[in-house]
Amino acid sequence: MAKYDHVLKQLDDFKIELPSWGFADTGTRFGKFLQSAAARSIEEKLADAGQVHRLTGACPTVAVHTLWDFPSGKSIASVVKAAKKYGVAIGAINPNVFESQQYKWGSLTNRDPDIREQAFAHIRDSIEIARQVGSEYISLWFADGINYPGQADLIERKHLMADALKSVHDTMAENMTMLVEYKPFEPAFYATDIADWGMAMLFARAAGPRARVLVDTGHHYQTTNIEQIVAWLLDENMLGGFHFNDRKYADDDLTLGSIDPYQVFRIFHEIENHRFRTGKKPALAYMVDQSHNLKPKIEAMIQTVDTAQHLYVKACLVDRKALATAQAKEDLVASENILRAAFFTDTRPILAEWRKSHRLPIDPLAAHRASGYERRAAAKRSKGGKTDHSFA
Ligand code: PSV
Ligand code: MN
Repeated sequence: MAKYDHVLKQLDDFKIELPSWGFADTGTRFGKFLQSAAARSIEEKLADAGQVHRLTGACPTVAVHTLWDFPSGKSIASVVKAAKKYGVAIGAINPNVFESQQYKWGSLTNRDPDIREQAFAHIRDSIEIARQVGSEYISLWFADGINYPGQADLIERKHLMADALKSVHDTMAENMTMLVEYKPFEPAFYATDIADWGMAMLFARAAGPRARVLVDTGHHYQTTNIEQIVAWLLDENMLGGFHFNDRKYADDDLTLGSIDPYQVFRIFHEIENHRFRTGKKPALAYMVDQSHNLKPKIEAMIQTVDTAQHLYVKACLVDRKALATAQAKEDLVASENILRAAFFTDTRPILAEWRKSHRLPIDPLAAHRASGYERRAAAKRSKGGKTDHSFA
């Protein structure tokens, strides 16, 4: 395996953050199918994330949503303790200013200064949670936007968002990074205030040096060339991280690579290409953002992490020197085939080698199924009430 030593080393550094909300009961706006093993509290979500990390060795941190995981009165120290108990740490803190009734007309871009202040206060509280749990990331997504032409002044909203994001940036501790996520539609159906990567980048640039763009793979129109966005953001030193998921239609929250694994490979290829060009590894927060409606949640997460590792390894296998040579000769077929050769390589032996060297199960999904974890969780969690996350 000496041939693959560099890839094994890169795998050591390839970590993916799990979302706490991905372990809870979720659904679509048409309803929810409850699972008896779904996590009902932040402690149970951390336990489930711990199970994924124990079996994959790739998910040491868990992203949390302030409103869902830190309801008022929740002891922050107890969450940190639970995370430790399950072998994980708290990762990105996601403020939630899109669910409560006062945000009907927006949060940071609401025309009412009192509502804007309430949203800002919640984000400040989230930054304080980040400080107390030792998280470096505050991850911002806003549902702010309008549903009809003429409903509001787009430029006024732009200015409100820019001013607010600058204040958020300046509130963060020096060691923190602020991630600005974009999404073209839903729940706003005419104009979302941060609709695409260009808007997110302008806002992040204006906010300050510790702001970056977050690319959620589900937040694009069909046919958008996501990997080109990734390449540009990297070149601009403005890419901060990812929310991984896949989709067929819109923001479908399907498991990564279930629909288009080649696209995920192309994204990783651009990241590796950037490293090849610059000799530098960008600081990227790889995160999963999937709420599993039908699949068992832990299984879906293990499947996602396994898929991400395989596709990342495939991108690491691209022969970049040969690619540069083929490109210089305008040899399109050879160039494309270099990517295809990497993509179609059977990476199972490489992953098996990596897992063996880390004393991890070679097949984490099979190990999870054999562990009886799901059955035990279901038995325990079907007793007592269920928590209802109406949005997640
Ligand atoms: C919005 O669709 C989003 O992608 C944001 O990242 C939220 O935090 C998350 O989904 C909630 O599930
Ligand atoms: Mn997201």
